[in-house]
Amino acid sequence: MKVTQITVIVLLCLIPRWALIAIAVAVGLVLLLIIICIIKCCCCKKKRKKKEKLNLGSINGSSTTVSLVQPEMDDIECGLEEEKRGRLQYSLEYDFRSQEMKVGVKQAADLKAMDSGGTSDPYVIVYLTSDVRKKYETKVYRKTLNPVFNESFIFQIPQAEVAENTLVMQVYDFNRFSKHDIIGEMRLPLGDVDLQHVMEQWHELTPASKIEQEHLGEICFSLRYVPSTSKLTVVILEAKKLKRMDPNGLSDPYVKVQLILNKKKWKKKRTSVKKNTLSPYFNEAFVFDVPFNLIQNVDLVISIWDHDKMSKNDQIGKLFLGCRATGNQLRHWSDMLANPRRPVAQWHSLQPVEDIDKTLGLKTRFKLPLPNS
Ligand SMILES: [Ca+2]
Ligand SMILES: [Ca+2]
Repeated sequence: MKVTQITVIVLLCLIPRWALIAIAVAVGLVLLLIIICIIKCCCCKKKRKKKEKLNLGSINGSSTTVSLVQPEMDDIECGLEEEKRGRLQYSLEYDFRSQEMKVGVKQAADLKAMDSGGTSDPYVIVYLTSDVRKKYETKVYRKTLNPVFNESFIFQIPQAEVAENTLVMQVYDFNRFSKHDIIGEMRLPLGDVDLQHVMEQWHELTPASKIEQEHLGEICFSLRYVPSTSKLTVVILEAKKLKRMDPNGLSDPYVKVQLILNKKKWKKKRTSVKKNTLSPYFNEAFVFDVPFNLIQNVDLVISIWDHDKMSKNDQIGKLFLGCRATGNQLRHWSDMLANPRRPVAQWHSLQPVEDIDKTLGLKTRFKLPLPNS
């Protein structure tokens, strides 16, 4: 006992005074932290008990089971804390005479902090899904989670096209030396909006759903399958709203029709080239021999290309049908199978080439088609 006491005294004498003070300060800080934690826990418990009392009070007298009681706000907030992106106040006004839509970006509140200092540098990007290239931006507001923008933007949009459009507002965090982060976005389908009145409201921001797909165009074709003769007939009818590929603001479209069997290129045909147009009319029929036992394993790939005289032809967009397809494409394919011998025509939206190639599991390297052969 005596020996240990002596060693402690000797050690204390050996340690310099500043070190002793530092140790004392550190111990003090740790104790302070523990005390703060205990106080916080006690407060939370009290708050919770109070709320429980309120909840039970509100259902007083009824025989409702506890499981039917709304979950507490505290719990909801804890669960969604990471999802909270903040709110955005905007206004919307449509002028029927000038066919203009005025979008006001008013202010944002409680934005998610994206920077290490617990703040963000927000700005807002506004666009309509019909023309994702035309984007407006507000000014950047530095180091705030509650910016007041008060800016408005005008979109020229014919009344007939309003309903099929969606207004997108994305709140970004500006960063000087790195990629800007998206804080959240709001999407407002304009078909649901009453344009007769000026609108002004708050909207909860959600995590960014997807980067807008560029509008590539639409194509209409008919399909007909006759099991007894094994004939699959594809009639490429027309296309519209095609993406502009040439400097003159037009394209020289032609369509490639390809059959893929068990993920391998099997047969292909193509239409003629229609010069300088974004809405070509083809009406060209292609007949393929596809035995009934193979029709389940076949993918029909339709792609639209822009012909260029001096350089290589570019793909505008594509899509595929077959039993592996989804949505509209699968519906068209099954309609064809369900109605043997009858041609079934349908419009389809073109999709990005890379997406389709990825889904099909094909190599992106395609042999270049020779337009005039
Ligand atoms: Ca920032
Ligand atoms: Ca061209």
